Amino acid sequence: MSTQGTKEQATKCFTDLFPILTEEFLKEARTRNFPEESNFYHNVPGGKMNRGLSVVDTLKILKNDQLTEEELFKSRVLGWCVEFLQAFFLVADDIMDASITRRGNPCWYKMEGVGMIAINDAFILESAIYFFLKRYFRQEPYYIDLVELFHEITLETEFGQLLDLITAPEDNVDLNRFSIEKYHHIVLYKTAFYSFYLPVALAMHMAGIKKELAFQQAKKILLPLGEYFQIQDDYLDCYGDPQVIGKIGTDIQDNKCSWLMNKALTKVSPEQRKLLDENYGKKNPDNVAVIKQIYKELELDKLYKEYEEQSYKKLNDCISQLDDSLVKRKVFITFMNKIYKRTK
Ligand code: GPP
Ligand code: MG
Ligand code: MG
Ligand code: MG
Repeated sequence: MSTQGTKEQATKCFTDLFPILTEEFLKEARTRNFPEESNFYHNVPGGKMNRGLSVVDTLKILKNDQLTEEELFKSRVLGWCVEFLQAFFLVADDIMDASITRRGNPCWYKMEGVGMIAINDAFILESAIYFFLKRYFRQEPYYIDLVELFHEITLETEFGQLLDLITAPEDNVDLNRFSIEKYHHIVLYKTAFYSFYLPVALAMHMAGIKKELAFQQAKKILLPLGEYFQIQDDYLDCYGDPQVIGKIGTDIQDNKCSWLMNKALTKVSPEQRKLLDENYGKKNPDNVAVIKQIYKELELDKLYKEYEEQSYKKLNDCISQLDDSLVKRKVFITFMNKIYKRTK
């Protein structure tokens, strides 16, 4: 049976599953007399769902669009598991980054009556992943592969988050600490593994792919793609429209080792450098405005547009050199086209 349909239909089938899964989990919570709250409904839906949908899309490509209803359903469950992981990370990340809004709403920890309960809610979101894996995949020969993959990727991301945080101490701004090498390292771990490699690797397990070489090949393209995605995220933090991206940027205030600051440091005059040193990592809007003004003088938006073009070409070249018999090139092209020139 062909599983081809419109993109809208595929998205609708995917989103329709969310309340069903959530109610299953809450039913379990209710049997233990746990109170009901809106953690799941506030934090999991409402994003672009690129990660979750990519599990479904990848499996379709790997299986030539011949998926049974059961395979389709299971790939959607795995897609939601990735979205639960993302929600877990974002709830926690927003506390650590002192962010204000997310997906057009106040961050969860900013909601009345939530506060630091958000930390525990993040843990519950993570636990939901293993609840669903057990419920739907326990009988599958690849069950342990899924569990291990989620655990490993979570750890990689936590290491990345740690690096991100220790490179940006609140009260000790030292721009000498930043370098583009350090940046590559941070974003590889904090973003690329869970956002790009994970969804594809999950679908590969479902498709019965066993060769280590195939997983290595997937990493070879998906990790650089993840880096490209985080550079877009850093660009949008400063230049994106909060109405469109659904969040208010905090990288300048938070003293982050961002792509923009790394590029600025390679282009500044001594006078501009002094201003960067004096104004970065401060909450006051006047300080933030000075940084943005220097970014403007350095034409970082132009530099970013050039980077985006170059990066797209490079990634395409890299994909065209891959061995199609290990993992189909279409998997990577499809994922890349979802994020190329994104504005949110
Ligand atoms: C993106 O960083 C990385 C994450 C959201 C991973 C967080 C990992 C944890 C273990 C909590 P970001 O802060 O730039 O994202 P955003 O701009 O969306 O806040
Ligand atoms: Mg962060
Ligand atoms: Mg953040
Ligand atoms: Mg960001």
